[in-house]
Amino acid sequence: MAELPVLYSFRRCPYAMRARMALQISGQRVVLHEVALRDKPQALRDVSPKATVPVLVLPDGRVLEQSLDIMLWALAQADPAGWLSPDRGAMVALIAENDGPFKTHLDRYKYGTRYPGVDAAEHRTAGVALLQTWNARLGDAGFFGPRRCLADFAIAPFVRQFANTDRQFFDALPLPNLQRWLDEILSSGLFAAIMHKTLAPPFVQSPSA
Ligand SMILES: N[C@@H](CCC(=O)N[C@@H](CS)C(=O)NCC(=O)O)C(=O)O
Repeated sequence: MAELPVLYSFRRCPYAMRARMALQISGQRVVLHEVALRDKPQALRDVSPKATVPVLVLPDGRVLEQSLDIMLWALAQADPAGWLSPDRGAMVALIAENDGPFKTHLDRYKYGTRYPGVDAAEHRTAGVALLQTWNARLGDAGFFGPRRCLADFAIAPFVRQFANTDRQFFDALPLPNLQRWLDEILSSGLFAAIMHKTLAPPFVQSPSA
């Protein structure tokens, strides 16, 4: 067990979801620490003072504090489903659209009351505008052809959050490609596997969890 990387995670965090999906597909074993965000363990703060999740601590002491870095590390160990192809640079650019502008709109739409002076409806509209571009880009195949890859799994947990903020509103949007794409990913065995309350291998439950 001492030889395995340690993952600090939070089940419902979209960043942690995407890290867990990459670890799951790669088959990389990790010791899992489920973190309560209101009561973060000191061991997490010690290795990563910013103390966001996910964080992956490697056996050589390196600390990966960004979910995308954890995904890329996992896929560098093993990429059996070819997530890093066809075009890693273009995928990372698309993910940046999600992590930047889309996440900004999502937070202000979903958690409007936390942002004084912010109009949640305006951010919902701006979020939908971005979703429209993704809907067009997806077409009836996918962002990078019919096979799902890094970009799909890195972005889907955030679109899920947007959809769940007001399900009726989301379902009524004229975005059939995006809605189908989201359903496909959320109903996959991979997503189910990383959302179980008690994760199975490659996740090893922490003795203290
Ligand atoms: N850029 C980071 C963001 C991670 C992040 O913001 N995670 C949230 C949970 S979804 C968090 O830990 N927030 C700190 C807190 O709520 O105390 C990444 O990609 O891993």
